[in-house]
Amino acid sequence: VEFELDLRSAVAEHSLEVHHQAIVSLRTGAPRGVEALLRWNHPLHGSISPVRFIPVLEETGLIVDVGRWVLDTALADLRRWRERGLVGAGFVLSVNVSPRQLLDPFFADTVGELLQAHRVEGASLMLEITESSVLHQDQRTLDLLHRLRALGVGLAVDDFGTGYSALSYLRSFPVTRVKIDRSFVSGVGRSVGDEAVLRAVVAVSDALELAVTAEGVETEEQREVLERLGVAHGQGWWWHRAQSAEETARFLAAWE
Ligand code: G
Ligand code: G
Ligand code: MN
Ligand code: NA
Repeated sequence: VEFELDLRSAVAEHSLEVHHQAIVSLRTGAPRGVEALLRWNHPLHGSISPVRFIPVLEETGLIVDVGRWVLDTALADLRRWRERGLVGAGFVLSVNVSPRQLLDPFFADTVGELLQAHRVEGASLMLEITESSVLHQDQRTLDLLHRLRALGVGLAVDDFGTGYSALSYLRSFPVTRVKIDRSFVSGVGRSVGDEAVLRAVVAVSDALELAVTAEGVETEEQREVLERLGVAHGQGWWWHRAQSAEETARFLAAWE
């Protein structure tokens, strides 16, 4: 309960921050976009992982307002990077969306309004949704996803491969990209089984004509194996750790 109160004041006082982690060309390391990641710097407990506080935001419904604020803040960051000539038109901002936000009847309107307010085209935004939030789908979720696609917004299935995947569900959803969960990437060079699963996940994505990003790339060996498997985009500490917008601007400037 105390935690929840702290979180409410964090929201009120804006002590939450949006950081960014680069998403790069797996071959060259050139930035292709960023993923916005929420951070909470607690006055007493220091940096608290979103893994701990996002469930609380979800249970309390605060995630609807916080999610809107994340989108607003991240789009403002993208606009500033563009104005400084740090990123081109093809650079894509990815933002995580929780299942609770997808139930908000105004979600698509909010996305459309924010894109317009920041003068960013829908195609420059990617929303990351978890496998579970598309699995527990209904007609309303499906309609929402189609409305987002009509805005030009891309849809990525996050943590791909970790959920209960009937896989066939991917065909009936208008998703454009999958993000291979880092648990599969970490097995490269260590586990023959993990590599086999990795290969299978890439094959499924190819068959369904979905673009692929590999997450959690930490070593050159992992990068190399993924490149050989035909994965185009990578994300991970090998290239960049999530940083503030200003620090990320310096990372981007080095590539400009
Ligand atoms: O680094 P990392 O600890 O940032 O993130 C942990 C988890 O929190 C990830 O599963 C990520 O998707 C989630 N997360 C981070 N930022 C956000 C956000 O703005 N909204 C939602 N819904 N989830 C987020
Ligand atoms: O669930 P989601 O994919 O949105 O979460 C991204 C999470 O992965 C964040 O917590 C982020 O900090 C973390 N992350 C990003 N790159 C790496 C990496 O190379 N290694 C590890 N272990 N975690 C990473
Ligand atoms: Mn994500
Ligand atoms: Na993920």
